[in-house]
Amino acid sequence: MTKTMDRIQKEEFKEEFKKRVKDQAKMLYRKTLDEVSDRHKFVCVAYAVKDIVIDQWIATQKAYDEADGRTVYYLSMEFLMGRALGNMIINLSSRDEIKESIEELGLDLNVIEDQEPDAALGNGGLGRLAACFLDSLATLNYPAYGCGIRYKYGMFQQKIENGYQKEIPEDWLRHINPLEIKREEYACEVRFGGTVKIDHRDGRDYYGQEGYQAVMAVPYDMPIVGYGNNVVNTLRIWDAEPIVHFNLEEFDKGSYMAAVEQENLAKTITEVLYPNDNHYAGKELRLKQQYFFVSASLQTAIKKYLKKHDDIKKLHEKVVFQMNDTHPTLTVAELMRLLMDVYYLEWDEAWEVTTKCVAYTNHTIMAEALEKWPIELFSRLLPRCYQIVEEINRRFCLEIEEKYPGNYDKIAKMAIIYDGQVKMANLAICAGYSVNGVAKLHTEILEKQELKDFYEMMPQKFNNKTNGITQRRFLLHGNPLLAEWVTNKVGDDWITDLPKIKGIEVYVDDKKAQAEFMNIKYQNKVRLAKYIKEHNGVDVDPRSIFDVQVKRLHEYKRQLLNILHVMYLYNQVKEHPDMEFTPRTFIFGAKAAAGYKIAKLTIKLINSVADVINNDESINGKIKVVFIENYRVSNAEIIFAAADVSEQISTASKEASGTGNMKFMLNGALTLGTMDGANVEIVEEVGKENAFIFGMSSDEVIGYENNGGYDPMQIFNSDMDIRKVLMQLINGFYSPDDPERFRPIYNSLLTKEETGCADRYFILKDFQSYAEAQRRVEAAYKDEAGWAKSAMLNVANVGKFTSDRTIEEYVRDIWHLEKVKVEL
Ligand code: 26W
Repeated sequence: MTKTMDRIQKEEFKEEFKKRVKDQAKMLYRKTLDEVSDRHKFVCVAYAVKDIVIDQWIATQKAYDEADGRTVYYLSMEFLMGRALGNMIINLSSRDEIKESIEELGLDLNVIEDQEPDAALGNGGLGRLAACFLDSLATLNYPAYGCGIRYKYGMFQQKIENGYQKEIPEDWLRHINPLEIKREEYACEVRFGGTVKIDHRDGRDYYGQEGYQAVMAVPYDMPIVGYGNNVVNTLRIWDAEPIVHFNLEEFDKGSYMAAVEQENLAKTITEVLYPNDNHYAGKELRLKQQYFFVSASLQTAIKKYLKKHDDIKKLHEKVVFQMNDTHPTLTVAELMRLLMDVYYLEWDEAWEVTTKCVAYTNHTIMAEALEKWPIELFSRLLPRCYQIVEEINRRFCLEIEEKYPGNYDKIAKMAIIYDGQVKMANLAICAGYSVNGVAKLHTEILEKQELKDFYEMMPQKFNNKTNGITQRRFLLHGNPLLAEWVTNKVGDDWITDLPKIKGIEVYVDDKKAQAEFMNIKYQNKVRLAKYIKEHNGVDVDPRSIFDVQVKRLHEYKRQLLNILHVMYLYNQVKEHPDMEFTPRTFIFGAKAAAGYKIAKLTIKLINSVADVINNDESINGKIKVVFIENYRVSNAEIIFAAADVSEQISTASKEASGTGNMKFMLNGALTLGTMDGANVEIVEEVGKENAFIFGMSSDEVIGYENNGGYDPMQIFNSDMDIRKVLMQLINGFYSPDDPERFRPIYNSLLTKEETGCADRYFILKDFQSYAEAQRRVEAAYKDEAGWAKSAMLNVANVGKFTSDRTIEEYVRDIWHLEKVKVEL
């Protein structure tokens, strides 16, 4: 269906669609549509929509086949998709007809959409970026697969009990998932452990594996609908199944146990997403997950290639594997293995193909995120891959030695195997033909600091790809009021060409436009206030400043700086009851890794501060603090739309890019942030005067880290505001039942006890600068017209931050794909 449906076609389409929805109710539930529950209504609508999608899906795959261009396989342990249905509907060309049909059926689309569980197959930024990329790839007509894992339990559901985070398994597949298709025909075997077997035949060695355990990798495909272009790409996520559903009697005792173990392996492998963000835990199961999905994805990619081509040595002409961080770096070893052991290439031939097929994106400079596997574990689990990595390492070290004779320091830093460990980033850089960072500053830091030696040795590999976000989910779907307003002002080209949104710049001084814009923001604040009332039972005033920090909880992201400042502000308001003050609502949302103690304690602190402040009638509701439970993609859409202030306050140099910062900007919030990650580029686009920048620069931070010289105790002793706030952490002010509760936080700021370093993230150092920036926020908000103008300028200048731009850059510099038109 296209936009050009005439009236009759349109009516026919709607009748057909409505009939399908009703038929689903009958077939699935033996009921009429009005008799089934809301959740079942969702299922019925989803199946009817899928029906439309399937035709386009088939057409797309056929068009790709015929075009026979290059395909990108985006390999990622995480895809944080959120809900699919609403997004699918807005992307389909027939969206208006579908929406009208749903209304005519007497259904409420919002209620229907709310029934869908989030596909939360990711932790945070990296997983959501992968989801935005898929949306852009499909919208831009590029042949692409997302390849990942179908975790039974995705990101945990967060409950707040007595102020503490509790993790509840998120059983998102408990009910049928109408928006996926199991593809048994593409199942393949993945092997673990055992030993390498070498056969000498016909003058060469043939490598195989013996005594291994195997699982069946079975793919499930989810459709990725492009915007209005009939393209439907595929997210292929792998589930593990046991190879043999064995017959008990057939087994002697030994093979019985082996069979049970094998069955267990299949059950555990895709059981759960590791809820760590930026922290490597070194778990064996995680390495199994990595190999599992990498091997399955490569096997099918190669098989698909060989259907149309017979020369495996030209694989790179049609295939590129993009490794989303180091998590899928086994791609390098597994591709070498397949090329040599299964397709019988020689080492040099296989290496040539591999190094032309793989590219690597780095998403973090945090040292604790670097994946390094103990040799013992790696070689036991993946004996053949280990041999291959050893050989890659041997050759690479020779190269280093040749380039820097006698410089063992270079080997120590760059070798792939060193100190008993396999270093995945080094493997990815050595083999990848492209290494990219995710924001200008981040890439610079990689080149000058973290990956300096690699950059010196192979500068041609390095490039920057500043992250982006999809405006289709985070404006068109998440903020329909603002989306419509923008469209009324400048047309709807922005939906696929975000820089066009610049057109609203001519309205920034227009009083009427300002009023409309601020009224939309107000409506969105009302919507969020309602959500908060329903979920937290807290009343917040939509006329107050909505100051929002939503993202994973991590020390480097400094939620602690934010809440310490709230404590400080509260002290101010209490000490000076008559001081001028614009009411503020501080909104937090964050999940902490289940084992990250200080992060979890920070959540408790935020909730404890909220309890005290929200219940202090003497301050007349001047400050409210809200912790939104279970922050995830679906409620994020509502939150961004309602924000006035976007808190992006990481210690400079630590946030590779950030993408939440862009989503806020798109929704007209002003950034309060450090010169870190993509904030730098945001400020470049919107102008310093339309953001609130504070704190140390990344150079200053790195300077202190390298040379020392920072002593938080000095600040504690000389700054009475800070001292008072910190004392409130240990005098029971926010924890009368247990004054010692927040001592670990206090200690993390002032002693080496918690992390081996006092105030590692320079919270006290940046505190006054942050407080001063917050005063600027308040002053700016008082000037209503000025604020409206700045907010509108943020929207107007967000063009660069669309993931469409990012994808076009990947295509231009790394993937070299060609667009394929899909006609129905
Ligand atoms: C091995 C444990 C682990 C798990 C996740 C290590 C690292 C990660 C991710 C790389 C963490 C992550 O999501 N990084 C974020 O990636 C975003 C997309 O590029 C960036 O915008 C964020 O700045 C970065 O923190």
